[in-house]
Amino acid sequence: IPPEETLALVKPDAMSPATLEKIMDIIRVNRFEVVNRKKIWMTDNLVGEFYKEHVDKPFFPSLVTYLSSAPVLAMILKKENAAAAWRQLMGPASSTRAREEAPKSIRGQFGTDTRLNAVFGSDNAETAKREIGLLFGETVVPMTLPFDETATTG
Ligand code: DAT
Ligand code: MG
Repeated sequence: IPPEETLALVKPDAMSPATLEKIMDIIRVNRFEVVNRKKIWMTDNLVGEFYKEHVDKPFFPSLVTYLSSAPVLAMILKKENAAAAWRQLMGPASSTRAREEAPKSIRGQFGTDTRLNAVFGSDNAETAKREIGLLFGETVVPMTLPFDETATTG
């Protein structure tokens, strides 16, 4: 099976250094290659484009406000079946469900509710291509990473 790429986001509610470190450990232990990563502050237009499948949902406005309220960490993760593997690690969107059904999942450990649910993952390798293009295109300016490493640009 050839490796594939998926897009992962750490959402604002999980951007504290302690939580971020635990999430990075989970990524390492599960042997994802971090192909690229950058901290960004998404505009509401970008969030709207990113989540356009949900534009008609009642929660869309609050989702856009939330995700444009503070920086996120965007990562391109690579391994066999990366999209499905990362979504499995994330757990269900609802933090209550995640704690009941998948307490060791990222959302089970770090999610607060259905909106503040710690992480994003692409549905599959196809949607990942579009989402990687949106966030790693050269118009999205990276911020300094919350690590000791130098931020990668582009
Ligand atoms: P996922 O993030 O697992 O892909 P989704 O695509 O169904 O879940 O929804 C996208 C995001 O929208 C989700 O992470 C948080 C928000 N959201 C979904 N359902 C919601 C709800 N009922 N109330 C508030 N926010 C919701
Ligand atoms: Mg989704």
